[in-house]
Amino acid sequence: MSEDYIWLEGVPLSRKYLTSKYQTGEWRNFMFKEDDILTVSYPKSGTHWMIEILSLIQNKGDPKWVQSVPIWDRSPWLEARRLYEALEAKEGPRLITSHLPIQLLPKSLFTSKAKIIHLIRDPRDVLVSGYFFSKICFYFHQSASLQAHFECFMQGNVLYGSWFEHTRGWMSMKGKENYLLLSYEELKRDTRSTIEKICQFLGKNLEPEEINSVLKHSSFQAMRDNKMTNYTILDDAYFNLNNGPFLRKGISGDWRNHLTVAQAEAFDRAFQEKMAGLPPELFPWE
Ligand code: PPS
Repeated sequence: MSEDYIWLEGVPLSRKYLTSKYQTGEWRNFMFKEDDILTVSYPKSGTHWMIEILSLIQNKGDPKWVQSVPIWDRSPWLEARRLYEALEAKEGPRLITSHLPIQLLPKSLFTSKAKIIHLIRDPRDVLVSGYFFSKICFYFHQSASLQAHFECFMQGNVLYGSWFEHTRGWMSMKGKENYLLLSYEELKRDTRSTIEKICQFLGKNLEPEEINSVLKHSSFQAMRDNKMTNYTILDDAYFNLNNGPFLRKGISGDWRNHLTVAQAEAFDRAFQEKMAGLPPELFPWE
């Protein structure tokens, strides 16, 4: 484990990325507002895709905002250095993002009516995506091999801790009317219907052509080409994009191209054990 991680309540977080408000505990006073829209996800679950969609929905499909303001300023990460402060000063309705597990969220979230979108993805794809991301992002501990990364992931010795605990934690919100659980897989399979579901959850009425524009400007290719989304405008302190693009493949099931049969079987066993008791239909992948 890299010494660049610090542990908060048992969860490994990036020392370079984390705002000092989390390190000092001041984050507990962060006030959520009822018109906030919070996207929560384990890293590499399609968070940026969701932010792009929400940014476009907020503007009825008009791409001006996503093409002129960096994604991290449109929906700042609560736990991030500088972005936390920006969020406190932001006018509503705010888009907010976090990869934190539920127990690290400021308590005001749980008494506010802020809307929470929890995005999950097949953890095997999350694992593979994270392995490639660690080669380009300086916050992520870079494992020597996929096997080494696999072992760290299974033990929760990766940034933001165990996928299994993170997912179980946020799923405990299920049934609350301000919580919507979505998956990367359903977004891929039927993007339009999923966008409509999001609009309904947010109480937004978009015309069919406005939805068309959301679809067009949040497509993988459009996001890859958008300088405000693909991280090419950020300086080299954060990313080494010579090792690969921020938006890598954008497909479901890439784990099949990378995990060995033994790894896939070990993963299945761990999944059955750690997610026991949760309805299988919550996990719409094969
Ligand atoms: S991060 O850095 O942890 O916030 O990453 P996150 O945004 O959660 O997830 C990155 C993966 O999402 C893919 N992605 C998309 N897939 C399909 N369509 C669109 N529009 C899209 N935008 C982002 C991105 O390519 C990463 O997955 P992989 O498998 O690595 O390609």
